[in-house]
Amino acid sequence: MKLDLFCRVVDNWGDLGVCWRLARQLTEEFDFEVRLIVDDLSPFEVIAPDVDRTVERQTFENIDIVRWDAFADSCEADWVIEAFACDPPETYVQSMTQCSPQPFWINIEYLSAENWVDGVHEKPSPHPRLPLTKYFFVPGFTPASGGLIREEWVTTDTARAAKKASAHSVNCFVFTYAHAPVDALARGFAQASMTASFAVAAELTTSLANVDHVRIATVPQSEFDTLLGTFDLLLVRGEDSFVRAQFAGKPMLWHIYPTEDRAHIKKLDAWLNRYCADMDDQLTEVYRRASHAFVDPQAMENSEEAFRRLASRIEALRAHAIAWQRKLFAMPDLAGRLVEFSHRIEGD
Ligand code: TRH
Repeated sequence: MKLDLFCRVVDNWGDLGVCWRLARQLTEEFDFEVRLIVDDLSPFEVIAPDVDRTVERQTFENIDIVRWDAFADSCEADWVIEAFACDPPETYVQSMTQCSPQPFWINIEYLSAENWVDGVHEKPSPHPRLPLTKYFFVPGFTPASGGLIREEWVTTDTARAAKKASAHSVNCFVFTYAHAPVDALARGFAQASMTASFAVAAELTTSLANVDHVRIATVPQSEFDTLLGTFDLLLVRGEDSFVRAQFAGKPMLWHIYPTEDRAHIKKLDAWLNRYCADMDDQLTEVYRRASHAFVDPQAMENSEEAFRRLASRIEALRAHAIAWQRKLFAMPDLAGRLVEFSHRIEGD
């Protein structure tokens, strides 16, 4: 089976991060021949530093990586996946009409925990001019969504076993956007008489002058899960690190990317509704307030107090993180759902 996977890098590392993860999984576990067409190779500097960022075309880990501006091939693929509605080149789409049978064409959307996902996932989107149909595939947390990318090698104890947690100190991993209130979080832990140290893998604008911290180097994506497993509290951001923190089964705070229309608060709440569904009311309130304080400290009167309460419930949050991890692992993963959907489409 051949797959052409198209990716445009909008910002940061996550767009390519998601595509690279899927490309590798489909190659290794499903025997696909994958061609990854990407408009910007620079995120590979972090994600897979051995990829040569100066060449137009190369094969790395059995994946054919092609720079978008050097890509003029026509479609010979069984599957075409475009990430985040990135629109493959017009000539390529034209060439898809010459394939017989027509390739299974998917637009993988951004992950969301919102309720609309189940209604949009797998919906057809007929091409306005050509006899082609593309389908929406929306990653999510429900059985009726596209699920989450989870490779075979990820297990419930990959990470959890890595370190025994202490009741009095937490070692926090920081991979947030620059404005994350890590200083206020540190003060909240101090007020709960806990020691908190921070390993910072992101650029921060927040001052860390009074925070016990070390800057840490990034690791290749293949080592990212193991890295997460060595910490007690994970402060993560865009789609991919957010999911991996949940797979790690560790307490976490999601520093969701802020948008001007404040849609990110709705997205955060939609996820909190699912994440907290099996928590008791008091823990839910503590976790919700801390999550909001972390994303939007200005909107809250006393964010440090929210963090102090979070710190004081860290043991309960540990147990919850493991229960949530188990729940996620009990669901089929995204690649498996893609294969199953392709069979249904071919059967039509
Ligand atoms: O880089 P991100 O901020 O993600 C982007 C954008 O924010 C974008 O708006 C969003 O829509 C898109 O993601 C999906 O954060 P994210 O998604 O967590 O991606 C980071 C990637 O970098 C992820 O694949 C993990 C990887 N990574 C490493 O491989 N090694 C590291 O040491 C670190 C810190 C990250």
